Amino acid sequence: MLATLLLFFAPVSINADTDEGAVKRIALVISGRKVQRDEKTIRVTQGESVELVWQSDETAELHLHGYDISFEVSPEAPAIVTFQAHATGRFPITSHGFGGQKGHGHEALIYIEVYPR
Ligand SMILES: [Cu+2]
Repeated sequence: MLATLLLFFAPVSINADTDEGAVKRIALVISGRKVQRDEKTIRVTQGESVELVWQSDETAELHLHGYDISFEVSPEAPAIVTFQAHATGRFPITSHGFGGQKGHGHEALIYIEVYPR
């Protein structure tokens, strides 16, 4: 199924015909350096606006690969990350360091799969 996905990077285009405006909001909780969620893949549809709301018991710098979005989570306040799912494919979110340490975690915390519309 995944092999049928086309991975490509297209410029964000504004299409007047599509019903933009709907936001897919997903709440994620990190504790013990893991995302507390049974399903390790978040599935969205191309063109959707995605809002990830992160709570974490520890400070960490996270990185959404492919879209190349880096952001910080911390116990102080929820971190909100918003992006338009323009590129299809499977994209890992990895840690670039927990607790202020720098370093690239090799294990994905979670994946985002963007399906063609
Ligand atoms: Cu990374």
